[in-house]
Amino acid sequence: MVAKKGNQYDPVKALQLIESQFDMVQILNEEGKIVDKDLDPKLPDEELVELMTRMVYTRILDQRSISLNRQGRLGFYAPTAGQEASQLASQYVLEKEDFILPGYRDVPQLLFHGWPLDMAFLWSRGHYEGSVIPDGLNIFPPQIIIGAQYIQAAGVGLGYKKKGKKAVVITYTGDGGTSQGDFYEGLNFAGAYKVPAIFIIQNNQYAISTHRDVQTAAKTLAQKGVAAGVPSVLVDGMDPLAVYVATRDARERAINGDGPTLIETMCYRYGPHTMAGDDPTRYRTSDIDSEWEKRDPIVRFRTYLEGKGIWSKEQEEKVIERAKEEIKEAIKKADAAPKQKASDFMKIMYKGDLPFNLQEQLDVYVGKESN
Ligand SMILES: Cc1ncc(C[n+]2csc(CCOP(=O)(O)OP(=O)(O)O)c2C)c(N)n1
Repeated sequence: MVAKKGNQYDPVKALQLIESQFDMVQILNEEGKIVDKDLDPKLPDEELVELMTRMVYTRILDQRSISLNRQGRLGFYAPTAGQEASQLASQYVLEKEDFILPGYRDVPQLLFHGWPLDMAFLWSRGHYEGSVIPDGLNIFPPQIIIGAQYIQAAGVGLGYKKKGKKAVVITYTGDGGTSQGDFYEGLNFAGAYKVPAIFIIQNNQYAISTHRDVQTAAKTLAQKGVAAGVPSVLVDGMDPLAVYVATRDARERAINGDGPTLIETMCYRYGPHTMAGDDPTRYRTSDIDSEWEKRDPIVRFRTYLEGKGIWSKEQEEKVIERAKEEIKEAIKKADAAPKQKASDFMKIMYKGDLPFNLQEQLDVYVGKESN
């Protein structure tokens, strides 16, 4: 169908037609009520409880990580509160053989895929042992370069396809990440080669202080998949059921050989961009924060599960206590890691002999360190 105004082709109308296809999917609303019975995944009670447990655990981990960072006991940290549904309901769909290519805010998905918490803490401290991924664990360390993981995901996905692996690759970027060249290149390649990949855009509204509305003229970020011929959907990223269903369906399509999917999850980060000095009060008001807090993923899921009689205050307390205990243990373990030296970086950078100039530098460092 050609979009027309009178007897003239109308590109404005063509765009409006495309944009009208991206209404936000919601299954569980802010009041904890199912608003789309057809889409309800009808997860068994124990799975609903597991998903809630993971979200509560992650909220506590976020609070503790912020404190630990302020005490100087963690290094880099990007807060996650507000994004639990987007992160954990998408990861929940995955199988062990699926591969995660995360951004720096996506530590929770890695933990529930099997990354030990003490290693995540070492990674945060910039300790090289934190980037040594245990054998058989299909993850990359969190990516700092915005959008780069989209390209890597297309490559890993192509590898999976060529090997005939019945598994998928999932990758995450933010709203700001969709303005990067890497975003388009990765998505386009994955579409062209029909790789088994799931591309998630966690639209938490801000790229540091830059609001999503000044980032792009596109009405939705999900529609960016259209140009690459990649099926796309916009979901309420604070609704764990909507995120779960979109990711489950995307995984099924990918496994069946039908290629990648792009999912925009509409959410919010309550905290600062990272703990390195960002002050959100300089670019948003507390009224905006309160508006988003009304949509909180944990609050609405708690209401839903309590209504079903499968979640209680006591249960939640237990999860909180376990989280605190495990975090304490993981920090202790991270503290016990060998103190890293400048010479370690040089030794692990090259396999085999070092180039002569680096060998000279290494000798100097080793000399200094032995004094
Ligand atoms: C290629 C590149 N350019 C710039 C930066 C600096 N930078 C770090 S975070 C960030 C904003 C990212 O925002 P968004 O993609 O929305 O992700 P969010 O942090 O909100 O999850 C920028 C520009 C970077 N890390 N990499």
